[in-house]
Amino acid sequence: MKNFKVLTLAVLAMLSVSNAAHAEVPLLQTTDYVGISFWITSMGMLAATVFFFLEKGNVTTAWRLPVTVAGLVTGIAFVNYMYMRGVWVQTADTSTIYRYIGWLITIPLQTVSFYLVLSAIRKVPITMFWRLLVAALVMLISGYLGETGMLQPFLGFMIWVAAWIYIIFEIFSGQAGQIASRSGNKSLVACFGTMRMIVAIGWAIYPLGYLFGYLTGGVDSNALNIIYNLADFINKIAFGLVIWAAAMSNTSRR
Ligand SMILES: *C/C=C(C)/C=C/C=C(C)/C=C/C1=C(C)CCCC1(C)C
Repeated sequence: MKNFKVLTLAVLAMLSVSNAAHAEVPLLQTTDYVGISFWITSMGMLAATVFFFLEKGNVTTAWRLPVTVAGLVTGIAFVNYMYMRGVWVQTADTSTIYRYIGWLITIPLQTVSFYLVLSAIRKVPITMFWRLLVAALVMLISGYLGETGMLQPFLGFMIWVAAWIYIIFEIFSGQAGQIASRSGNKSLVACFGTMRMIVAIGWAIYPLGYLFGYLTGGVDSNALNIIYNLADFINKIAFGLVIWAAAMSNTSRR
């Protein structure tokens, strides 16, 4: 069963690699560091996805869902990175809009992960799930509308930031934060603490890069892409790893 799963994942990965290789005529240049950073991030996302899906079978039942969701996040990012790398190699540019398309699924999944890890150790009101989900969607939709010019960009930005601050409030001092700190579960407290630092600090890298480009008149697409790729690496892979680590320490050793 396990071998079968590994095989399926390997075949999927190979398929997507060979598809991409056919679709594009230009090759990745060995001195194209932005392109290389897209490629490294793609491989990291794939490795993390395989890892989370395999490890899902090794953690106690209650923790399977958050570990699976961590794998979904890196899996979606993997697919999106394969695509963005292709666009970059062909055009030496890639719009943040492509990133939004992946974020549209990954950010809500990561946001509700706070509810999922808490639910792994105790019963949590479902209203928390909905609050987190709605806040993530408000953030993304306003950001997308601002980015594409359908909404006044500054307004889109402000709504994004407001929804993000709301999420930060919820996981630090709101109901989610309180349940975590009172859980008496050390590894959950540690995992929750790192997850929320990623949301508060790791996520701030994106608007800072954006603002910096905006203020200096025109974003340097090379620098911005490398920064975003690195940020995604930490914000998605490390985020999943701390969930996995908490899951493992809540799983009794056989
Ligand atoms: C896995 C991907 C993650 C965690 C992406 C997070 C992205 C952001 C926090 C983006 C934030 C932005 C704003 C706050 C203002 C508008 C510009 C954005 C989209 C870069």
